[in-house]
Amino acid sequence: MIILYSPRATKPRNRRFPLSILALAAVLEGREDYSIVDGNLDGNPTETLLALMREKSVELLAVTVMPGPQMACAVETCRRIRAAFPHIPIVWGGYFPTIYTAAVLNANYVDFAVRGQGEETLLELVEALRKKRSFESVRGLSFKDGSGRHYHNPERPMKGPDAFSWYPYHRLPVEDYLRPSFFGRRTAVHQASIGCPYQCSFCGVVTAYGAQQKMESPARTESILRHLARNFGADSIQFYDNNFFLREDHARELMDRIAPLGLRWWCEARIDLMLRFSDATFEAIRRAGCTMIFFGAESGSDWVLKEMNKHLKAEQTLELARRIRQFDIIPEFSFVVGNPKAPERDTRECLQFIRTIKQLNPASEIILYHYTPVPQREQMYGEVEGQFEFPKTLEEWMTRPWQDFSTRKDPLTPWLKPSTKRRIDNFRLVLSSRWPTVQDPRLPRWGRRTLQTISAWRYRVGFYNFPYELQLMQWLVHLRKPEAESL
Ligand code: B12
Ligand code: SF4
Repeated sequence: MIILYSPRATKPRNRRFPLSILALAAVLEGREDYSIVDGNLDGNPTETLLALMREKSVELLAVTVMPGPQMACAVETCRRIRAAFPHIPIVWGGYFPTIYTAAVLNANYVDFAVRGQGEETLLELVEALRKKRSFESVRGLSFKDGSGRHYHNPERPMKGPDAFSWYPYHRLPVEDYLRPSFFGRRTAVHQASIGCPYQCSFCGVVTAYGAQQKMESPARTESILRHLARNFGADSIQFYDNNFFLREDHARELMDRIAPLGLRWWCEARIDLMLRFSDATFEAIRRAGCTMIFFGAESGSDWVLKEMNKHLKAEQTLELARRIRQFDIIPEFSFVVGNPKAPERDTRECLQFIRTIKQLNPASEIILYHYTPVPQREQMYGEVEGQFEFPKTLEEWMTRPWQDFSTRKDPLTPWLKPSTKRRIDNFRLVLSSRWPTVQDPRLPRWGRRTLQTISAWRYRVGFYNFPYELQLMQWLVHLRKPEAESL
């Protein structure tokens, strides 16, 4: 048996389909004996795994790992499994092992790391474990020999979603994964493409998928959504594609297909690409149920956007904020503040820019992250080389400072002064009180009103220091932070 394991990544109430595991399950379905263990569902996944290993003949434990708390849970479980069943091979795949491969292989409780797209790599790894092929022949696989030397096989060419079967949803208790959200009472998630063709210098997707994107056919996306709506009662969707809209003709066809399903949905898109869409396409997008779109605006300064290789101008963000209002779609703009070149100037300009956006389109939701570097495919982001080093072991990745780095709470970057970081955090607190996110369905009306009232003067005069009363009030009303939506 092969076990697919998704370590805990969220609070149970935020649980959603473990898409990476479902993608792997799709290629095992009907071909291999396998079992799924989801730490977001199972209160004690390690015990479940140990019990499975006692009862069944387990050939491989396959673990999906994202940076942050999920990685820490993966370590704890894998250590225990290795101690109890040292002969069972363990493979990690997903964003963390793809980006930090060496640290993963340095752990004595992980044998293999799969980089990038994983379906075929997993199948071939199983063949290699059965001695039907060599480990060296498995593209996308990294492994080590008895002396601890690491080997990294060549990249695996990426395939589009249509190359693989549908996810075997029936292998999960689907009911437990449909959660209430701003978009509906039973929100499901889906990813209708893989990768992203851009090369923003701070983004892990580039490192993982190498600046390419492959889309699912509109007909298949429609069928999957219809299946989720008809058979499981999903009434809303979050699309997890890095770029849901890549081409206008594809977008139009998909919108016409999914409009009759009556779903409300959220997706991520690029500002520059959407600005090229006609008004008719925007209307079709709204008619198809689009309620909110997440845009990586990243910065309010052209020099920073250039530094980030974003291929975007700040003016385009303002134009989009203005234009999208008429289509009744809420834009959610995300910023990464504190660029290494000139973090103070970047912060000053960015905070001012966000105020301008709010003037143009007060409904805009704002997400504010600290700038955190990500290693690029071959080398680290050039400018920070020498100033910044990533951990070489999983134990170090598990320490509080590196966990805070992973979740972008604390960037640990030597170029960001504590006073600048404080300014960003204080601004975020004032802004999120002045305009509490609409995505927190649990926030009572009185809580929203109070936050808005007590923060109004600070926002008006631009005084963000010492916002203790807002901190207390946000804590009292349990205001959800969109930045930590996930956790
Ligand atoms: C869904 C998602 C989440 C969910 C996780 C849901 C879950 N697992 O239960 C939630 C919302 C909880 C989440 C949280 C976070 N996320 Co997240 N998330 C995503 C998102 C949108 C989709 C991932 C996904 O499921 N894709 C669909 C599947 C099919 O694709 P895949 O994961 O790439 O899987 C393929 C391969 O990676 C591989 N593979 C994956 N696992 C395995 C395992 C094995 C054994 C094998 C062989 C192969 C394999 O095969 C799969 C099929 O080809 C991505 C962005 C994106 N679109 O990729 C960000 C992303 C992965 N998240 C990211 C981050 C940073 C976070 C957070 C740290 C954010 C924060 N500030 O808190 C947190 C940390 C989570 C935690 N607790 O540890 C970054 C990671 C990149 C980086 N810089 O390292 C991404 C890329 C977003 C971004 N653009 O920056 N996230
Ligand atoms: S930030 Fe967005 S557009 Fe840029 S590479 Fe990452 S996913 Fe693509």
